[in-house]
Amino acid sequence: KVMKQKKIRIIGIQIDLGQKQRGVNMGPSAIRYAGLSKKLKRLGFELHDSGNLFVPVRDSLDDEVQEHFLHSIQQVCQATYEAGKQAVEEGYIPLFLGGDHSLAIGTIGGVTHSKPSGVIWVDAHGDANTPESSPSGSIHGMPVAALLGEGYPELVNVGRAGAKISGKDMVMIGIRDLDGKEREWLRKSGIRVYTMRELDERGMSIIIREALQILEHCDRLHVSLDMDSLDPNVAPGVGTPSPGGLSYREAQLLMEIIADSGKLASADLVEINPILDHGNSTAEIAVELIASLFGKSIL
Ligand code: B3U
Ligand code: MN
Ligand code: MN
Repeated sequence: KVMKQKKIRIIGIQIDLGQKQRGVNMGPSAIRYAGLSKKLKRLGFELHDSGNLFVPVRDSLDDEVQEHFLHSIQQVCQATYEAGKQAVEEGYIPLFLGGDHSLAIGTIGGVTHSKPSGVIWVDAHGDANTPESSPSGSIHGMPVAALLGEGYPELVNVGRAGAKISGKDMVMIGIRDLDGKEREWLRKSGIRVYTMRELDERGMSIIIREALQILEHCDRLHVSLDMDSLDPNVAPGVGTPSPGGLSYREAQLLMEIIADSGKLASADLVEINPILDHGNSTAEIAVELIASLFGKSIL
């Protein structure tokens, strides 16, 4: 199967307000410097880089520290929602460059505005905390709960009121770090969660094919790729490294099999932290993975 759409719009979102570690706001630059546009053009895509959305500088928001930057994150997610919605309406595949994972509240909300989409959430973490369950208070640990209608109303209601997707429209891959109440919530959420244990026991090929089967009812797929899903030995430049992650080969295979489905309609690439990286290696690996996701094959 080949992808129907041949136009990609890159949308940068330099947000670092969803977590405490500094540096993920530099992700969009690192990914661009790693040669993203050139790689995608070589695959035959028409490419439109729309630049970066406005994100307030963290150091200018001292009065929002107490509330974990909720107000500014809401505003950035709202702008992200509009940009995602517009890109889909204009026939583009939006590719969102983060930034921390809080931005997915806007991306997934926006791309599902007029057309439903299944979501493949690739992450070490569940990102399914609510303000009550979160040990850190960091909003990048909450987007999945918000997208399913739980947590801060300011985030649940970004773009349009209420939940944006239901549990049966989402699968998670690479999970190995959950908080207590988050784990309970995820078990009841209807999301199919593929942990690292299950991945080790059954293998990536089988798991992603099963996940695509679960999302068979969705004509369009959104991939939300948190680079901390990879093992920190492979991808050191991430804000919240978690040992025991995906190998480079597993991540490549995952992207290749999703590409084969021909249903990729939008994607996020998030949580790259150039300050913690070795050179720009994590962004370079990310660009290789995105190329595979958009159909690059070895032979
Ligand atoms: N679950 C923890 C840690 C975390 C979530 N997402 C990331 N880290 N990247 C939390 O803060 O909610
Ligand atoms: Mn995440
Ligand atoms: Mn993560």
